[in-house]
Amino acid sequence: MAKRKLNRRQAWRVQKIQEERLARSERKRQSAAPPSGSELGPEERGRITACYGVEYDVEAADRQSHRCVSRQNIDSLVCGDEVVWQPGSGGGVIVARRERRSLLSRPDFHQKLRPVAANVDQIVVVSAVKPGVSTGLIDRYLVATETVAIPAVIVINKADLLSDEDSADLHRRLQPYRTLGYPLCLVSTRQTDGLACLQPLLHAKTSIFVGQSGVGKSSILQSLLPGEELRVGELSESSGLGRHTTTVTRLYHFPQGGDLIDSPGVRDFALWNVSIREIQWGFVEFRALLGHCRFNDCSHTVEPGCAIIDAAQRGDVAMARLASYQQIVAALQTGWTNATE
Ligand SMILES: Nc1nc2c(ncn2[C@@H]2O[C@H](COP(=O)(O)OP(=O)(O)OP(=O)(O)O)[C@@H](O)[C@H]2O)c(=O)[nH]1
Ligand SMILES: [Mg+2]
Ligand SMILES: [Zn+2]
Repeated sequence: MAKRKLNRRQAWRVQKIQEERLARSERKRQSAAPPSGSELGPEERGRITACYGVEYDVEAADRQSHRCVSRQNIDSLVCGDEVVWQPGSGGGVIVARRERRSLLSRPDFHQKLRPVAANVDQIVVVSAVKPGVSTGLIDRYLVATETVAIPAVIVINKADLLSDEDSADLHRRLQPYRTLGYPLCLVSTRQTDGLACLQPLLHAKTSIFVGQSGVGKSSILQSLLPGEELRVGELSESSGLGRHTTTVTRLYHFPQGGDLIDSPGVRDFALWNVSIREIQWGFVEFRALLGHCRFNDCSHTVEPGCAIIDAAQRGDVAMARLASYQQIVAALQTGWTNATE
Protein backbone atom coordinates (compact mmCIF):
# COMPACT_ATOMS: atom_id res chain seq x y z
CA MET A 1 0.00 0.00 0.00
CA ALA A 2 1.32 3.42 -0.93
CA LYS A 3 2.14 5.68 1.99
CA ARG A 4 -0.59 8.27 2.38
CA LYS A 5 0.71 11.79 2.20
CA LEU A 6 -0.57 13.75 5.19
CA ASN A 7 -1.56 17.37 4.94
CA ARG A 8 -0.15 19.80 7.52
CA ARG A 9 -3.15 19.57 9.84
CA GLN A 10 -3.18 15.77 9.80
CA ALA A 11 0.59 15.63 10.45
CA TRP A 12 0.15 18.01 13.40
CA ARG A 13 -2.59 15.77 14.87
CA VAL A 14 -0.45 12.61 14.52
CA GLN A 15 2.41 14.35 16.28
CA LYS A 16 0.09 15.52 19.08
CA ILE A 17 -1.18 11.99 19.69
CA GLN A 18 2.38 10.67 19.86
CA GLU A 19 3.36 13.34 22.37
CA GLU A 20 0.39 12.48 24.56
CA ARG A 21 1.31 8.81 24.49
CA LEU A 22 4.89 9.59 25.49
CA ALA A 23 3.74 11.83 28.34
CA ARG A 24 1.36 9.09 29.56
CA SER A 25 4.08 6.44 29.58
CA GLU A 26 6.44 8.83 31.37
CA ARG A 27 3.77 9.47 34.06
CA LYS A 28 3.37 5.69 34.44
CA ARG A 29 7.13 5.18 34.70
CA GLN A 30 7.43 7.87 37.36
CA SER A 31 4.63 6.42 39.45
CA ALA A 32 6.53 3.07 39.52
CA ALA A 33 9.78 4.79 40.51
CA PRO A 34 10.84 5.02 44.15
CA PRO A 35 9.19 7.84 46.11
CA SER A 36 11.12 11.10 46.27
CA GLY A 37 13.18 11.98 49.35
CA SER A 38 10.53 14.15 50.99
CA GLU A 39 8.06 11.25 51.33
CA LEU A 40 10.60 9.04 53.06
CA GLY A 41 11.59 8.55 56.68
CA PRO A 42 15.08 9.10 58.10
CA GLU A 43 18.08 7.20 56.77
CA GLU A 44 18.82 3.94 58.55
CA ARG A 45 21.43 1.24 58.23
CA GLY A 46 20.43 -2.26 57.20
CA ARG A 47 21.54 -5.45 55.55
CA ILE A 48 20.16 -7.14 52.45
CA THR A 49 18.92 -10.63 53.35
CA ALA A 50 17.33 -11.56 50.00
CA CYS A 51 17.11 -10.26 46.42
CA TYR A 52 14.13 -10.69 44.10
CA GLY A 53 15.00 -9.04 40.80
CA VAL A 54 14.43 -5.35 41.47
CA GLU A 55 13.22 -5.75 45.06
CA TYR A 56 15.19 -6.53 48.19
CA ASP A 57 14.53 -7.59 51.76
CA VAL A 58 16.44 -5.23 54.00
CA GLU A 59 16.83 -6.07 57.65
CA ALA A 60 16.94 -3.09 59.98
CA ALA A 61 18.95 -2.91 63.20
CA ASP A 62 15.91 -4.27 65.13
CA ARG A 63 15.93 -7.37 62.81
CA GLN A 64 12.62 -6.31 61.21
CA SER A 65 12.56 -7.00 57.49
CA HIS A 66 11.44 -4.35 54.95
CA ARG A 67 10.78 -4.84 51.24
CA CYS A 68 12.77 -2.16 49.41
CA VAL A 69 13.54 -0.91 45.95
CA SER A 70 16.82 0.72 45.06
CA ARG A 71 17.80 4.14 43.73
CA GLN A 72 19.02 3.77 40.18
CA ASN A 73 22.51 5.10 40.88
CA ILE A 74 23.51 2.02 42.93
CA ASP A 75 25.21 -0.34 40.50
CA SER A 76 24.65 -3.78 42.02
CA LEU A 77 23.19 -5.09 45.26
CA VAL A 78 23.48 -8.63 46.56
CA CYS A 79 22.62 -10.67 49.61
CA GLY A 80 24.82 -9.62 52.55
CA ASP A 81 25.29 -6.05 51.34
CA GLU A 82 25.21 -3.43 54.07
CA VAL A 83 23.09 -0.50 52.93
CA VAL A 84 21.58 2.81 53.93
CA TRP A 85 17.82 2.85 53.37
CA GLN A 86 14.82 5.04 54.08
CA PRO A 87 11.40 3.74 55.07
CA GLY A 88 8.45 4.79 52.87
CA SER A 89 4.72 4.17 53.00
CA GLY A 90 4.61 1.13 50.70
CA GLY A 91 8.14 -0.14 51.50
CA GLY A 92 11.60 1.32 51.69
CA VAL A 93 14.20 2.72 49.34
CA ILE A 94 17.88 1.78 49.39
CA VAL A 95 19.84 4.99 48.94
CA ALA A 96 23.46 3.84 49.37
CA ARG A 97 25.60 0.75 49.61
CA ARG A 98 28.41 0.58 52.13
CA GLU A 99 31.85 -0.62 51.07
CA ARG A 100 32.12 -4.41 50.87
CA ARG A 101 34.57 -6.52 52.88
CA SER A 102 34.33 -9.27 50.28
CA LEU A 103 32.35 -10.13 47.18
CA LEU A 104 31.63 -13.56 45.82
CA SER A 105 30.74 -14.03 42.15
CA ARG A 106 30.02 -17.05 40.05
CA PRO A 107 28.72 -17.87 36.60
CA ASP A 108 24.94 -17.91 36.19
CA PHE A 109 22.97 -20.31 33.98
CA HIS A 110 24.01 -18.28 30.93
CA GLN A 111 27.69 -18.60 31.95
CA LYS A 112 27.86 -14.91 32.79
CA LEU A 113 29.81 -14.02 35.92
CA ARG A 114 27.46 -12.48 38.49
CA PRO A 115 27.94 -11.29 42.06
CA VAL A 116 26.11 -13.60 44.51
CA ALA A 117 26.90 -12.47 48.04
CA ALA A 118 28.83 -9.76 49.85
CA ASN A 119 30.60 -9.48 53.21
CA VAL A 120 31.05 -13.22 53.58
CA ASP A 121 33.69 -14.38 56.10
CA GLN A 122 33.73 -18.07 55.25
CA ILE A 123 32.81 -20.30 52.32
CA VAL A 124 31.46 -23.76 53.11
CA VAL A 125 32.08 -26.06 50.15
CA VAL A 126 29.43 -28.78 50.35
CA SER A 127 29.78 -32.10 48.59
CA ALA A 128 27.86 -35.34 49.25
CA VAL A 129 28.24 -39.10 49.21
CA LYS A 130 25.32 -39.04 46.76
CA PRO A 131 25.57 -37.84 43.93
CA GLY A 132 29.26 -38.44 44.80
CA VAL A 133 32.32 -36.67 46.16
CA SER A 134 34.40 -35.16 43.36
CA THR A 135 37.75 -33.95 44.68
CA GLY A 136 38.28 -32.27 41.29
CA LEU A 137 35.22 -30.15 41.96
CA ILE A 138 36.32 -29.44 45.55
CA ASP A 139 39.68 -28.27 44.17
CA ARG A 140 37.98 -25.87 41.76
CA TYR A 141 35.93 -24.42 44.60
CA LEU A 142 39.09 -24.08 46.70
CA VAL A 143 40.87 -22.21 43.89
CA ALA A 144 37.88 -19.88 43.80
CA THR A 145 37.91 -19.35 47.59
CA GLU A 146 41.68 -18.77 47.62
CA THR A 147 41.32 -16.28 44.73
CA VAL A 148 38.88 -14.17 46.73
CA ALA A 149 40.93 -14.85 49.91
CA ILE A 150 37.97 -16.05 51.96
CA PRO A 151 38.64 -19.02 54.30
CA ALA A 152 37.02 -22.31 53.24
CA VAL A 153 35.48 -25.22 55.14
CA ILE A 154 34.82 -28.55 53.40
CA VAL A 155 31.64 -30.43 54.26
CA ILE A 156 30.81 -33.91 53.00
CA ASN A 157 27.11 -34.58 53.55
CA LYS A 158 25.01 -37.78 53.52
CA ALA A 159 27.47 -39.75 55.66
CA ASP A 160 24.54 -42.08 56.41
CA LEU A 161 24.84 -43.45 52.86
CA LEU A 162 28.49 -44.37 53.26
CA SER A 163 29.35 -48.08 53.42
CA ASP A 164 32.36 -49.24 55.47
CA GLU A 165 34.51 -49.98 52.43
CA ASP A 166 33.58 -46.65 50.75
CA SER A 167 34.34 -44.89 54.00
CA ALA A 168 38.00 -45.99 54.00
CA ASP A 169 38.40 -44.87 50.38
CA LEU A 170 36.74 -41.50 51.04
CA HIS A 171 38.97 -40.81 54.06
CA ARG A 172 42.03 -41.59 51.95
CA ARG A 173 40.88 -39.16 49.24
CA LEU A 174 40.12 -36.44 51.76
CA GLN A 175 43.39 -36.75 53.69
CA PRO A 176 45.22 -34.10 51.56
CA TYR A 177 42.70 -31.44 52.65
CA ARG A 178 43.20 -32.29 56.32
CA THR A 179 46.97 -32.11 55.80
CA LEU A 180 46.56 -28.66 54.20
CA GLY A 181 44.60 -27.49 57.21
CA TYR A 182 41.16 -27.02 55.65
CA PRO A 183 38.54 -27.73 58.32
CA LEU A 184 36.66 -30.82 57.10
CA CYS A 185 33.41 -32.29 58.39
CA LEU A 186 31.66 -35.47 57.43
CA VAL A 187 28.01 -34.79 58.25
CA SER A 188 24.51 -36.15 57.90
CA THR A 189 21.11 -34.59 58.35
CA ARG A 190 19.68 -38.09 58.91
CA GLN A 191 21.72 -39.00 61.97
CA THR A 192 21.46 -37.79 65.54
CA ASP A 193 24.24 -35.28 66.14
CA GLY A 194 25.17 -35.65 62.46
CA LEU A 195 26.00 -31.92 62.28
CA ALA A 196 27.89 -31.69 65.56
CA CYS A 197 31.22 -31.17 63.78
CA LEU A 198 29.92 -28.33 61.59
CA GLN A 199 27.87 -26.31 64.05
CA PRO A 200 30.74 -24.68 66.00
CA LEU A 201 32.45 -23.67 62.74
CA LEU A 202 29.48 -21.48 61.80
CA HIS A 203 29.50 -19.50 65.01
CA ALA A 204 29.96 -15.69 65.02
CA LYS A 205 30.60 -15.19 61.31
CA THR A 206 28.80 -14.97 57.99
CA SER A 207 29.16 -18.16 55.98
CA ILE A 208 27.85 -19.16 52.58
CA PHE A 209 27.10 -22.69 51.39
CA VAL A 210 28.28 -23.48 47.88
CA GLY A 211 28.08 -26.79 46.09
CA GLN A 212 26.23 -28.72 43.45
CA SER A 213 22.47 -28.86 43.46
CA GLY A 214 21.17 -31.76 45.54
CA VAL A 215 24.10 -32.14 47.94
CA GLY A 216 21.85 -31.04 50.79
CA LYS A 217 22.81 -27.43 51.52
CA SER A 218 19.26 -26.42 52.40
CA SER A 219 18.71 -29.65 54.34
CA ILE A 220 21.72 -28.92 56.55
CA LEU A 221 20.49 -25.40 57.15
CA GLN A 222 16.99 -26.71 57.88
CA SER A 223 18.39 -29.09 60.51
CA LEU A 224 20.33 -26.23 62.10
CA LEU A 225 17.29 -23.93 62.00
CA PRO A 226 14.26 -26.11 62.75
CA GLY A 227 12.06 -23.02 63.13
CA GLU A 228 12.50 -21.89 59.50
CA GLU A 229 10.58 -23.28 56.54
CA LEU A 230 13.15 -24.01 53.86
CA ARG A 231 12.60 -25.62 50.52
CA VAL A 232 14.34 -28.97 50.29
CA GLY A 233 14.24 -30.91 47.06
CA GLU A 234 14.08 -34.54 46.12
CA LEU A 235 17.01 -35.96 44.22
CA SER A 236 15.98 -36.95 40.74
CA GLU A 237 16.10 -40.75 40.87
CA SER A 238 17.22 -41.20 37.28
CA SER A 239 20.14 -38.78 37.26
CA GLY A 240 20.97 -38.71 40.96
CA LEU A 241 21.19 -34.93 40.59
CA GLY A 242 19.12 -32.30 42.30
CA ARG A 243 16.71 -29.92 40.59
CA HIS A 244 17.82 -26.52 41.83
CA THR A 245 15.29 -26.38 44.62
CA THR A 246 16.60 -23.20 46.14
CA THR A 247 15.91 -20.30 43.80
CA VAL A 248 16.65 -17.25 45.94
CA THR A 249 19.90 -16.47 47.73
CA ARG A 250 18.94 -15.70 51.31
CA LEU A 251 20.63 -14.90 54.60
CA TYR A 252 19.56 -16.67 57.82
CA HIS A 253 20.56 -16.05 61.44
CA PHE A 254 21.50 -18.71 63.95
CA PRO A 255 20.00 -18.04 67.37
CA GLN A 256 23.37 -18.66 69.03
CA GLY A 257 25.08 -16.15 66.70
CA GLY A 258 26.41 -16.35 63.16
CA ASP A 259 24.68 -15.98 59.79
CA LEU A 260 24.44 -18.32 56.86
CA ILE A 261 23.63 -17.58 53.24
CA ASP A 262 21.90 -20.37 51.33
CA SER A 263 22.12 -20.06 47.57
CA PRO A 264 20.93 -22.19 44.66
CA GLY A 265 23.42 -24.90 43.76
CA VAL A 266 25.08 -25.05 40.39
CA ARG A 267 25.21 -28.28 38.49
CA ASP A 268 28.65 -27.44 37.20
CA PHE A 269 31.21 -25.08 38.53
CA ALA A 270 33.64 -23.59 36.09
CA LEU A 271 36.41 -21.20 37.04
CA TRP A 272 35.93 -17.96 35.21
CA ASN A 273 38.25 -15.05 34.70
CA VAL A 274 41.07 -16.74 36.57
CA SER A 275 44.62 -16.76 35.30
CA ILE A 276 47.07 -19.66 35.48
CA ARG A 277 48.88 -17.69 38.21
CA GLU A 278 45.71 -17.53 40.28
CA ILE A 279 45.15 -21.26 39.82
CA GLN A 280 48.69 -21.96 41.02
CA TRP A 281 48.14 -19.66 44.00
CA GLY A 282 44.83 -21.43 44.64
CA PHE A 283 46.70 -24.65 45.37
CA VAL A 284 48.07 -23.49 48.71
CA GLU A 285 50.76 -26.19 48.96
CA PHE A 286 52.32 -24.92 45.68
CA ARG A 287 52.97 -21.43 47.01
CA ALA A 288 56.32 -22.09 48.72
CA LEU A 289 57.52 -23.99 45.64
CA LEU A 290 56.64 -21.36 43.04
CA GLY A 291 59.79 -19.85 41.56
CA HIS A 292 61.89 -22.95 42.30
CA CYS A 293 61.36 -24.75 38.98
CA ARG A 294 64.17 -24.99 36.39
CA PHE A 295 62.15 -22.91 33.92
CA ASN A 296 60.81 -19.52 34.86
CA ASP A 297 57.60 -20.05 32.97
CA CYS A 298 57.13 -23.66 34.16
CA SER A 299 53.50 -24.74 33.87
CA HIS A 300 54.11 -27.68 36.27
CA THR A 301 52.68 -30.15 33.78
CA VAL A 302 55.46 -31.77 31.72
CA GLU A 303 58.64 -29.76 32.35
CA PRO A 304 61.84 -31.39 33.67
CA GLY A 305 63.16 -29.91 36.92
CA CYS A 306 59.68 -28.88 38.07
CA ALA A 307 59.72 -28.26 41.82
CA ILE A 308 56.05 -29.13 42.16
CA ILE A 309 56.19 -32.38 40.20
CA ASP A 310 59.33 -33.32 42.19
CA ALA A 311 57.51 -32.57 45.44
CA ALA A 312 54.61 -34.76 44.33
CA GLN A 313 57.02 -37.59 43.52
CA ARG A 314 58.59 -37.24 46.97
CA GLY A 315 55.10 -37.35 48.51
CA ASP A 316 55.20 -33.75 49.78
CA VAL A 317 52.36 -32.71 47.44
CA ALA A 318 49.42 -35.09 46.98
CA MET A 319 49.47 -36.66 43.50
CA ALA A 320 45.69 -36.22 43.24
CA ARG A 321 46.04 -32.47 43.85
CA LEU A 322 48.75 -32.15 41.21
CA ALA A 323 46.59 -34.12 38.75
CA SER A 324 43.66 -31.87 39.60
CA TYR A 325 45.74 -28.74 38.98
CA GLN A 326 46.93 -30.12 35.65
CA GLN A 327 43.35 -30.88 34.61
CA ILE A 328 42.22 -27.36 35.46
CA VAL A 329 45.10 -25.87 33.46
CA ALA A 330 44.40 -28.18 30.49
CA ALA A 331 40.74 -27.24 30.60
CA LEU A 332 41.58 -23.54 30.86
CA GLN A 333 43.71 -23.85 27.74
CA THR A 334 40.81 -25.32 25.81
CA GLY A 335 38.67 -22.43 27.05
CA TRP A 336 36.54 -24.37 29.52
CA THR A 337 37.48 -25.38 33.04
CA ASN A 338 34.94 -28.12 33.35
CA ALA A 339 37.27 -30.69 34.85
CA THR A 340 35.95 -33.81 36.53
CA GLU A 341 37.73 -35.77 39.18
N1 LIG B 1 20.53 -39.70 52.74
C1 LIG B 1 20.60 -38.39 52.96
N2 LIG B 1 19.89 -37.54 52.17
C2 LIG B 1 20.00 -36.21 52.41
C3 LIG B 1 20.81 -35.71 53.45
N3 LIG B 1 20.72 -34.35 53.44
C4 LIG B 1 19.87 -34.04 52.43
N4 LIG B 1 19.43 -35.14 51.81
C5 LIG B 1 18.51 -35.20 50.66
O1 LIG B 1 19.14 -34.62 49.51
C6 LIG B 1 18.17 -33.99 48.66
C7 LIG B 1 18.58 -32.60 48.25
O2 LIG B 1 18.61 -31.75 49.38
P1 LIG B 1 18.58 -30.14 49.31
O3 LIG B 1 18.83 -29.71 50.73
O4 LIG B 1 17.39 -29.62 48.63
O5 LIG B 1 19.84 -29.87 48.40
P2 LIG B 1 20.48 -28.44 48.00
O6 LIG B 1 21.97 -28.62 48.03
O7 LIG B 1 19.94 -27.36 48.85
O8 LIG B 1 20.00 -28.29 46.48
P3 LIG B 1 19.74 -26.92 45.63
O9 LIG B 1 18.89 -26.02 46.45
O10 LIG B 1 19.10 -27.41 44.39
O11 LIG B 1 21.11 -26.34 45.39
C8 LIG B 1 16.86 -34.07 49.44
O12 LIG B 1 16.10 -35.16 48.93
C9 LIG B 1 17.28 -34.34 50.87
O13 LIG B 1 16.29 -35.02 51.62
C10 LIG B 1 21.54 -36.64 54.27
O14 LIG B 1 22.29 -36.29 55.19
N5 LIG B 1 21.40 -37.96 53.96
MG1 LIG C 1 18.90 -25.65 48.37
ZN1 LIG D 1 57.13 -26.36 37.71
